[in-house]
Formats: sequence, C-alpha cells, structure tokens
Amino acid sequence: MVGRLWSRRAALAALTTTALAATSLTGRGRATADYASRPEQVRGEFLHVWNAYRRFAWGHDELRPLTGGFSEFFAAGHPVGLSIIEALDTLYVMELDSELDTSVAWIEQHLDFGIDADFNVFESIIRLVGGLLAGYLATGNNTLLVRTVDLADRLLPAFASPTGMPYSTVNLRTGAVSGNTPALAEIGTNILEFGTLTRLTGDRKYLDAAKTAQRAVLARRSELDLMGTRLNVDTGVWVDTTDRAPNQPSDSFYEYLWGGWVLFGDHECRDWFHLLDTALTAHAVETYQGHTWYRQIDYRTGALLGRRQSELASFWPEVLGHAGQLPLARAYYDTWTAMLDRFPVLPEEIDYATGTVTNPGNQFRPEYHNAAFDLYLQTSDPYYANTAWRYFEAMRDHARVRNGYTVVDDVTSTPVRLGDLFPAYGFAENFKYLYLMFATTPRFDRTDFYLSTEGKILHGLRQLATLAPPRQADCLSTPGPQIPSITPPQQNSVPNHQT
Ligand code: DMJ
Repeated sequence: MVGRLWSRRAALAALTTTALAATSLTGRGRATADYASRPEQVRGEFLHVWNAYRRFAWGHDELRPLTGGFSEFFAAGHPVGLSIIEALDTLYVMELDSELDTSVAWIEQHLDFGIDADFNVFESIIRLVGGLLAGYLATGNNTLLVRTVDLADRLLPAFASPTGMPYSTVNLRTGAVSGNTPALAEIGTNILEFGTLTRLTGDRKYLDAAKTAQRAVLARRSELDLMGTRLNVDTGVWVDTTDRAPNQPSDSFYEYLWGGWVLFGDHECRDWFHLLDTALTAHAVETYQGHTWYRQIDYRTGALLGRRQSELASFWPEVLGHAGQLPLARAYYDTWTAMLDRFPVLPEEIDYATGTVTNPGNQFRPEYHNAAFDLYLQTSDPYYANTAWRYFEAMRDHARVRNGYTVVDDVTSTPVRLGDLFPAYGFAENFKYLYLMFATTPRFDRTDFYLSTEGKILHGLRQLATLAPPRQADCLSTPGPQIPSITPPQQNSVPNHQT
C-alpha cells in the first residue's frame, strides 16, 4: 500500500530502536527474545509457501495449498504467472537471487499479454504493471519494462470513456471495454504505476490518463467535499452515493492522491487529498465504545448510513501517518489491535455498532502489517513492530498448512475453518512488510522509499553493484519529473465525536 518518505532522523531512530525494542515492549506478542531471528523466520515462511507454489502451481496465477493445485486470477484458462510477477521485488530484497533469476527467465520465455479475455483494469495495474515495474527497478532487466509497456498500452483503451474515468475491464487482445460503473478504487488507483511508467519511458500518456481520471472524480465531490462510491463513467453520474472511505471499495483512491504528491511532487494531488481527508475526518470519524472508527455517510448531507468496517481499511493508519495525522493514525491502528484481542485472525468485516461479524473470512490479508510497517519506520515506536509480530504469529498459528499458507473461511469457528487459496498478493505484501521491518539489507533504503497499494517498491530499491542500473528503457525518449523531498504537514489531533 501507500507509503512514505520521511526524515533521515526518524529513520536512523528506527534503526537504533530495533535493538531497544527487544526489551521495551508494548505489544502483547509471545516471545521477544528471538528479535534478531525475525528476518530469517519471515524469510523461511515466505519460502515455505514459495516452494509450494514452485511445486504445484508454477506459471499459474495462484496456489491452492490444501489440494496442491492452482487457479487463474484474471481469466480461466489464461495464466499470466501472477504469483511470479507479484514476488519479483520481494525475492530481490530477501536476496533470493536464484529464485529471482528463475522468475525473470519465466517471464522472458512465457509471458505474453496478447490474451483474448477480459482483464480487470484496476487489478492488472496494481498487480501486473506494478509488479513488473518493481521487478524492473530491482533488476534493470529491460524485458520487464518492455512487457510493462505492452500491458499498459493494452489497458489504456479502458480510459477512453467520455469522462476519462476507466471502464472496469478490457479485452487485452481486442481492446473492447466493459463495466461502466467502477468504484473509486478502480478509477483512481493508477497514478503511481502510470506515473512511474511515464518517468521511465518519457511518454506522458500514462500519467495523463491517471490525472484525467482523478480530476473527473474530484469534480464530482459534494459541497461537503465527500464522495460517493461508484460512478457511471459514461455519464459521470454517481450510482452509489454512500461515502465508504477508507473502507473498500474506496480505499486506495485516497491512498493514491497522497502517493501522487509524495512520488511525483504533484501539488494538485496533495491538495485534493487534504480536502477529502479533512472532510472525511470531520464527518465520518467517531469514537464508539472507546474505539475510533469511520462510519458510512451520505455524501451530500453527511447523514449516518452504516457502521461497518472492512479489514481492508486497516491499512489507513499508514496514510494518515504520512499525511501528518499521527494521533488519528495511532487511534485507528489501536482499534484494529483491539480486534486482535477478540479474534485469532482479523475478520473481513464487522459491524462495530452491534459487535457482530458480517464477513467471517480472512483472505490472508496484509493491511494491518502494512500500517504497522509504515508507522514503525516513521515513528520508531516498538509498539508497531511488536503488534505486527503478534499478527504474524497468529497467521502462523492458524493459516499455515503443509503446503504453504491459506485463506481462512471462518475466523469465528474453533479451530478456524480454512479455505484453499494462497492469494498472490501474499508474495508481494505480508512477508515483505514484516521482513523490511526487521531486516537490514543494502537493497532497500529505509530512509527514502515508497510502496504502492500492492506493496510494490516503486521508490527505494537499491541496485547491487553487480547488476546494471535500471536503464531509462530502450523505448525511452526524455526523462520524467524528479521525485522531490517533502516536508510533512502539521499534525492534527484526533477528532472525538463521542457516540
Ligand atoms: C491488495 O490487492 C491491495 O492491497 C489492494 O489495494 C487491496 N487489498 C489487497 C489485499 O488485501
């Protein structure tokens, strides 16, 4: 998910408190004497599932660990090696070089996006475009960039709607589009990948498509600066007027506004983020039974419409932290930590007014780790490291199986009821966040980095001396904008709408 760029002072403090954290604990993790072994433990668990993917599902999109099978994520019968692409930069930072070489070789030999099938545009951008880009930034292998450009060009017809907001799906071979009522996240989770592609190729069309879509959405905010959830991209009319942020399916739309500012110095993105975040904080945040939540509201009036919370929203403290709202970030993170006192693994969705679980699964979710990762590197507070470790231990206790890790169908049953899937984002996110919290590697700059919503390291990878530096691709014409450093905005306090 979203990221980060903070002061060297904070980052140095993070490094020195790594040792401190072994004795100064606030999280309720089990053993802590094993602090130094944590990177190796995480890498070992990553390999546990990666090796199972190699055995049972190599070249297919996702592993089915219980049955030892596989499935395709985008289109049945059309594998694109999604797990391989998702894993590239994780393999790099974990220094699993022979696995990385094997993965890049598979892409060179087998990956062909000329597929006559509908692909979801949002998922293709965050998983495939982002994954290949991060792989290119890690290795400098030009084939990865050439494949990225090929895929992005096949996706661009989706942005040719009357409003400039993308359709949900596009046929990669024919360019035929479908799905004209996408959610906010589908419309606005692309500037990090497309902007990076513009920087690498010098071709503005990718960044321009992303900005046009963002601009079209912002023009449709209410007088309260709130947003609905779904828009008709042909007419520009809202078809769902509930503001659900930061819950899915709005979540990463906001994340990418902030990201556009951090990664590309786009002032418009920064101002849009602050405008929407201020309204959201004023109208949606509430303290309910001692915890901080975001309620669902009517985007025109701010009226209360619901009190459900998606686990996917647990990434949000990291965005708040980077945007200068550390007290609110901590309060909302604490809410999710408190949920870990109730459940062995976080459920997909709860109704916080009734305390009931409205979706009992857990799709091997990385969001809580994501928030912990960013807040730990930003604040150096060992609380984040230790609560993340506690969640790692819970996942290891409950979701680990003989052939990897798997999703949970019901976190409320004892023992938890397992499903049969290892989502490919597990290779991109969960283990990477944990590894980079505890490991020091010369391949990652802890002081200056930025990750996408799918955990792709789009800024902050360090090249090995033995590798060629990432070229401005063979297809490149002119360099793109520079990544600026930023001064964090002032911190706000936690709003307290007692209920
Ligand atoms: C990931 O695919 C991305 O983080 C996305 O933005 C939403 N969450 C899933 C994993 O849960």
